[in-house]
Amino acid sequence: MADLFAAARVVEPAGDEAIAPGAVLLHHFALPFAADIRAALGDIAAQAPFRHMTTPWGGVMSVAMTNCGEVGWLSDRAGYRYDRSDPATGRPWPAMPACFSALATSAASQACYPGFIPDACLINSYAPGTRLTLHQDRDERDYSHPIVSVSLGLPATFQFGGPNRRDLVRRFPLRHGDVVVWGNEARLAYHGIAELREGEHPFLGKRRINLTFRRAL
Ligand code: MD3
Ligand code: FE
Repeated sequence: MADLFAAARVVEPAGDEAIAPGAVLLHHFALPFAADIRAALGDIAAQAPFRHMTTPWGGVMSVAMTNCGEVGWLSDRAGYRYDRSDPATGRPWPAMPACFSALATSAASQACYPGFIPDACLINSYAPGTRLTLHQDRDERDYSHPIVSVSLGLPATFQFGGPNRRDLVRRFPLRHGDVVVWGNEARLAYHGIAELREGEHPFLGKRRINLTFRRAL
């Protein structure tokens, strides 16, 4: 039995991995939270449906998005911003479920960012063929707070560059249950998600969902 676990570890790395200065990948960290998160996601999507937002340049994003928490991230012809209410319903975003904030705070603390309390969670849904082009996250007030991202469902190839668009981009696989904490030197790095490959995952079907926890205000 011990040999089987040893062999599995070669295929599926476990434990914590520093992927860049300031960025820590916590393999499988979200798995104990997954069932609670799945249930909460259904409630959130029922109150604040996934939608394809418009970019400031008039394009439509291929990633479908919704939010929970005190504020939600928005994109439209007026630009990018955080807002307390969902423009699709006029209502406040659904509250952040306790299992979401507990996961974000404990992952940040494991990655040496103690006391992280998110006020926003952007929920990204990727169907096969969807991608997120290289960008920086700079709509938050204080870049000294880390960002915690949680990958669920189909695997994705994460693209991670540096603080300048021309910096070398490295690729990392992100799998179901992986959590990455991005802070300090990694906080303003360019990043993106390569086109999602076809597939099916028992947790979510033909989708990948990413939760991105931020302190926006
Ligand atoms: C590195 N989401 O919502 S999560 C985003 O998988 C976003 O949905 C991707 O980029 C996704 O803005 C990537 C990983 C991530 C999130 C924020 C970062 C990496 C980051 C902020 C700074 C550096
Ligand atoms: Fe981002």
